Amino acid sequence: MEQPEEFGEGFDSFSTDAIHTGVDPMQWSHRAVVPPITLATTFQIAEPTRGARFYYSRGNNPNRSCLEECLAALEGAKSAYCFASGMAATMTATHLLTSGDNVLCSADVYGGVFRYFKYCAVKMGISTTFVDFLDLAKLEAALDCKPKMVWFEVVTNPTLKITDIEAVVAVVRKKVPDALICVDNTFLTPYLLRPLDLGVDIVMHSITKYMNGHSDVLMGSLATNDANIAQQIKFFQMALGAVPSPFDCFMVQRGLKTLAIRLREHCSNAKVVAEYLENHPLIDKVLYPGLASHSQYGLAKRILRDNGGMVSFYVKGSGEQTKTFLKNLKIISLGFSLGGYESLAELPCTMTHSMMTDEARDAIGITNTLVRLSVGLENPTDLSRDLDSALKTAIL
Ligand code: P1T
Repeated sequence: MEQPEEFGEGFDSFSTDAIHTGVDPMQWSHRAVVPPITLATTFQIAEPTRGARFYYSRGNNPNRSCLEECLAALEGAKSAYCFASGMAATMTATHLLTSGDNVLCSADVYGGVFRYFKYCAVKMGISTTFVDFLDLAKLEAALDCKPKMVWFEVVTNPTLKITDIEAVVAVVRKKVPDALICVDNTFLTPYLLRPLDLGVDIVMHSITKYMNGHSDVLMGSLATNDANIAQQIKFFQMALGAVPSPFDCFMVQRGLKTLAIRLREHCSNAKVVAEYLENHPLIDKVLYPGLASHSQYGLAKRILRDNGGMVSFYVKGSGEQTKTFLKNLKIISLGFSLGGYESLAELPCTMTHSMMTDEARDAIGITNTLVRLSVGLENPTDLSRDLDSALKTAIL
């Protein structure tokens, strides 16, 4: 939606778009305010061609189409495409490359993305170099491999470092102008940052997380402003077939309606919990971009609307005590994933990042006492009490 200038800076139509884009009741004969779930895998067509908007559900279906329109609006993109998971979106984006091409990937990424590039894409003849994207000199040197694709997270999983997206885009564009710059925006969502506005080519999401927000759908997305890239993504979406079901699209569209309001609460709760942990005697160090102690506090303040709902921290104890702490949490569940209304804690070294090599984990600060917390929408004082009690049980 256009942003009227007379309302000044800071005005935006994010929630209006999240609630209304893609779901115009006029598109349904019964004018349903909520999109009906269309389970049909095939559609009656007027001509024996592939020209119809809906002809076979892998190519397109009404629920996916509504959702893709809404996602594009939120991301500030001309087009968006949905996939069966975040990894399916990553795999499909990688099909834009050809055997023999290189990917330059940030060393600080979700373990599953590391695994995909290191062990799967390589089987298609696509090799990946991992480098520290916070060190711009190292990044510039690594660009000598002339990557066809550059991949990074703005707020990294799980160490919550901030990649200076504008600086990275400038370095890459200068040295390898035709490299596809892809950002995994899962930890932030377009409510906190819109990478396409800062010059990247593709934004990827694990929709499974905040975008859906209810821990009941697995989905991914790719969004772009480039018509040529969009056409290729659409081709591979249909040709590879890693697409989500109409029901899952319906669920995500429903989840998006409260994205802004949920994110505001996630951010505010995370700040309370981060500040509590920072003053806790059994915690060594807290990683949260909204704390003045974060090494990139200034950068976070400059580029993010708010600091997100993820808090990581090092327990002052042994690896075994850290495991005992996690098992003693009562309100917070020990589990994979993030971004749902319920708080989740995990141990990256043996869970989400266990597939990384020891050296790769060491290099980015994933130790056996690093805990990642997805702060949910519960009362943050209850969460702090839960953390305190589990820490005391495990360590004292
Ligand atoms: O799980 P899936 O929807 O396939 O998304 C993969 C993915 C991609 N990018 C990031 C930044 C992610 O965090 C994930 C999934 N992450 C977890 C399951 C996790 O617990 O971190």
